[in-house]
Amino acid sequence: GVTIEVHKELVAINIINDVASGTIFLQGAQVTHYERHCEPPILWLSDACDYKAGVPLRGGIPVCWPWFANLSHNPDDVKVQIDALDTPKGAHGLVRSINWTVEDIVPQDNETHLCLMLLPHEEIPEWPYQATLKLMITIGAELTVKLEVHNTGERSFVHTCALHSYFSVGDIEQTSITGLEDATYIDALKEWASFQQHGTLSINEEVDRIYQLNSVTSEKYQRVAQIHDTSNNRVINLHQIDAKSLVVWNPWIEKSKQLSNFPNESYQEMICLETANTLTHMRKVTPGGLELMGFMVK
Ligand code: TA6
Repeated sequence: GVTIEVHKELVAINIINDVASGTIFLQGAQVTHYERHCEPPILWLSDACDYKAGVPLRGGIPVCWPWFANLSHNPDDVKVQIDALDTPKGAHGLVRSINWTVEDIVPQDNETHLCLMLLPHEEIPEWPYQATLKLMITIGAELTVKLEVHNTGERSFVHTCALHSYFSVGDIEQTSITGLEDATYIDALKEWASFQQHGTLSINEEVDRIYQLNSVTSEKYQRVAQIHDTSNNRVINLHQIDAKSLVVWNPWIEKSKQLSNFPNESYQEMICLETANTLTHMRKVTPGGLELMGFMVK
């Protein structure tokens, strides 16, 4: 079934089918919940969210577009394009606190498909490029989330983007990430310098890294990383398509105190693995062009 629920100032769509349930807020097209029946939730959502219009929810999957992270850490082409506009220039772009519209919902017994849409040139004052953004979500035995950016105007634009996914884990100190062995990453905590991953990644301090996965293509979903959530006795398998960056983030103790809507102990129960195209994987969308990127969790 599909039901609508209001959380203070925000509207959410609740999905339930024979295998899974999910929740998607219209604001930011933000998926906040995904759970297979009889299993612990896959996504983490803060208990301290405000549910206020204009404030992104802490958790789930915020959509970051047309830039990821702080503008200052973006490629020059993105900085120049955005600097020329009279828009807010905070972290993670412009669309995570705007209401998207529902384009389509297709409920089936085993999976429910949703498509949410945003026309940035109509919804964002000062955004001068005509485009259609679609977020396509499937709630079933797998969760898939795909962002499509279609340039419907006559001028090219550039973007970086991320599906800033917060995954739920039983205990961060018993969590490790495999699949990234030998990958190159940029460390946001070490002046954005480049390093190479050696072996398994265990999270026992603040981590904020952008792995660059040059082998991911647009051909098919590719297995990129596995979250070993040992205390829940499960593995979350992340597959990406046409997304060559993967951000791994946990704020740990000190940084989490500075975050909005983030309870003090919550760093222990979440890990962000964010399917992205950023830094050298910035995209240029030419007139008529269509960019698609996304992930699937199994
Ligand atoms: O993706 C990691 C990151 O860019 C971190 O540096 C971190 O501060 C964060 O996202 C959360 O950003 P937010 O604006 O949602 O507080």
